[in-house]
Amino acid sequence: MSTTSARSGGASPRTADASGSATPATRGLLRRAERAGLLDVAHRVLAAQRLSTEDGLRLYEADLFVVGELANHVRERLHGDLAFFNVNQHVNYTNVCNKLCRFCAFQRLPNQPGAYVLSPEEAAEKITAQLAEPVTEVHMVAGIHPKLEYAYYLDLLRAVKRARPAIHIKAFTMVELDQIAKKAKKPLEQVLPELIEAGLGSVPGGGAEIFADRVHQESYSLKISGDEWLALARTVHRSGLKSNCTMLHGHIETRAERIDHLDRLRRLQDETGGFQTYIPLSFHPENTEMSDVPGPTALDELREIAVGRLMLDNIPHVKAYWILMDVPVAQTALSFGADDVDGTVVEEKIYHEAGATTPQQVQRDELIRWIRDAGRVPVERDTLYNVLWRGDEPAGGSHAPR
Ligand code: V47
Repeated sequence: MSTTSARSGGASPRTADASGSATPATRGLLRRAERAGLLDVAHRVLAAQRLSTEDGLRLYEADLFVVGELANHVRERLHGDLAFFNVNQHVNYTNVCNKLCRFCAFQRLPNQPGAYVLSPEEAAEKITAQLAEPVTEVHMVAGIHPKLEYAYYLDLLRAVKRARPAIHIKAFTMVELDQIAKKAKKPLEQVLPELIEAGLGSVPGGGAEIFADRVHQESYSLKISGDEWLALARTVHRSGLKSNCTMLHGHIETRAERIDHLDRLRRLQDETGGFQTYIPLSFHPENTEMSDVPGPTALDELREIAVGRLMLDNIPHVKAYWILMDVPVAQTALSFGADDVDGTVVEEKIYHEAGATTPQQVQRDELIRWIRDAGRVPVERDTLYNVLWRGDEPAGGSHAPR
């Protein structure tokens, strides 16, 4: 089943009755929006019209619960009560990195204690170790290790595929793809078909940070710029691959820089349609060079989910990544604009090195329980949002629990 059919499976909120008058629920929403100074924005949201960047900035000033309610309206228009998850595992093939991003606790210099590089066989062993679990995706990202050659990346993909041929490999952020193309000494357009041939299925959303040049200069100056990230994403989408997109919030960026980031994602999406899911990433300061920054609160995280849902009218999904948000916040986010919680993950390093305390080795049944507890219908998807199982279908049907 495709994303489109999955969407039509959910209840769509009614904004008007048979005579064309606003329903009581819509009238209530408009009243609350008026009190919050967002009546014009609410009218645009109900009419499925695009919000301007000025509207976006106002969403940071207004009552969070009204902003959340508007975002929830859009989320239910797109997906009804459905909330997506997958059974996945993360593999970080190296933590060696030469980019020295100030917000990162995961990176190590080559000779620093704790630095590691997995051989393709060692990465494959992590896949083999999960063969008893119904894993459909591996999310494979890492630092930028200057010594890894092009052949390593191809071997890595092939080794993972050999270990579990049916697995979907979502791998290599735009930053890694830039490095891989440099190592291959070929343009990315020529490298992507070779990576796809070796097993690459789609591209995750990391490495985007905040696109503004000021933030790039101050916190991740050795890494590709915002413009470069977007240009690489354009190339990825033109190759036929889908990707996700992210925004790292709660460090040194301003609200205007966040809205600019979302606007640039939206404009690229108008052009390519290649983004599946937007994931706001809340800054975790522990063990980073920015450990004095307090990081976002749970309320900030909910607002970022809602603002993303309202601004990114052309990106189908918004993910509340439970690993970094904490489970109760991710559950709440499913009523603030999010329709996806990511997956079982198994082993997470980037956020746990930076202070995250969420559990690891979470089972599929646990994710399903969390989603039901949040009042949503769990739907297991594959990476490309084909539906594998729906929690509202009788067991034993074509999408029986696996
Ligand atoms: O690229 C690094 C960010 C990203 C910190 O595509 C940090 O489905 C907060 O992109 N605090 C990696 N953020 C994670 C990522 C991701 C996660 C889940 C799903 C998907 C997807 C993508 O995490 C990095 C960087 O932007 N990051 N350090 C930190 N201390």
